[in-house]
Amino acid sequence: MQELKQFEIPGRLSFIEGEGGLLKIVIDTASSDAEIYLHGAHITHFQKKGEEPILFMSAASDFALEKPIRGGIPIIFPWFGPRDGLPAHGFARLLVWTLRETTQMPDGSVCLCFCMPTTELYDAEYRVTIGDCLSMELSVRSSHPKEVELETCLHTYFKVSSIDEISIHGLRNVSYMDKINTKVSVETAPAIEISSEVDRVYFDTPTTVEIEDRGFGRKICIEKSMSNSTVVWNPWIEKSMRMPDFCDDEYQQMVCVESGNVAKNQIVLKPRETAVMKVVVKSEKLPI
Ligand code: TA6
Repeated sequence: MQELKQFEIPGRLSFIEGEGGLLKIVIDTASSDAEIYLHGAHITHFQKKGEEPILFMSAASDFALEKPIRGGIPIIFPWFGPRDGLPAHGFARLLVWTLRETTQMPDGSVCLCFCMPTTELYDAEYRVTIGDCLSMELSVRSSHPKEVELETCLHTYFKVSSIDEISIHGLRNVSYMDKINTKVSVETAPAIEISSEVDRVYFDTPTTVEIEDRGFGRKICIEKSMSNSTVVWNPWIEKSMRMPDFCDDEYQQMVCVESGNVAKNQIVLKPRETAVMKVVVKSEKLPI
């Protein structure tokens, strides 16, 4: 813990023992507060002062080095989805990342820089800024001797008032892979409403997606750059009951709107080439 003291910012950033004995960074700025575990450089909490939390965390989440945390913002890299004999969604979220730098910015926001432990073939850096909005920048680099295909995704769990009080805007007329019936379709709804299990990868979606939450009287805006895929997921009833690290009724209080480059939007890196993806999460009150 001692070597981390250098990164403390009095009154703004401190370290505590979190769930499961894992090290947690607590950030408290004038406009918001946040929590980040070194395990997976996993943001587990972000809340603007006077508002409902932006991120959902499962009350049943594991907090163990060999398990992913359920909720918040899992970093998915270098692959998305299952892979025989390997951890689903890659290994980045299962590694203990190193905190390299913390900075209080002139506007009062706090910036943190994390590095993933270097593996034989990959490096990754993750810059997080906690302020009036939450911004994340994931840089990944290949040490493969040849060109390599990789997937990245910030698998964000958003907290919602109730799943039947939200509409997701920004994906109309976009083609998507429906992972439940494995069909490719085009989104025809002006806004996506969720009333059953949804697991869709929307392709070629570089633009902002918004979650309108009538119950909380807010909309969450998910702006991004260098991210061409958007994944929308809600496990609904049966799948929730099959997930040991997720309570049966928690599907009602969350939706995943994930920003990344997956499947046909995967990235191709040459040796020592870097790809950067940025996501900025903002919230605004809905007009009354
Ligand atoms: O992003 C949606 C998804 O791929 C779903 O299929 C579901 O598996 C979800 O991710 C959670 O995956 P995890 O490995 O975190 O349980």
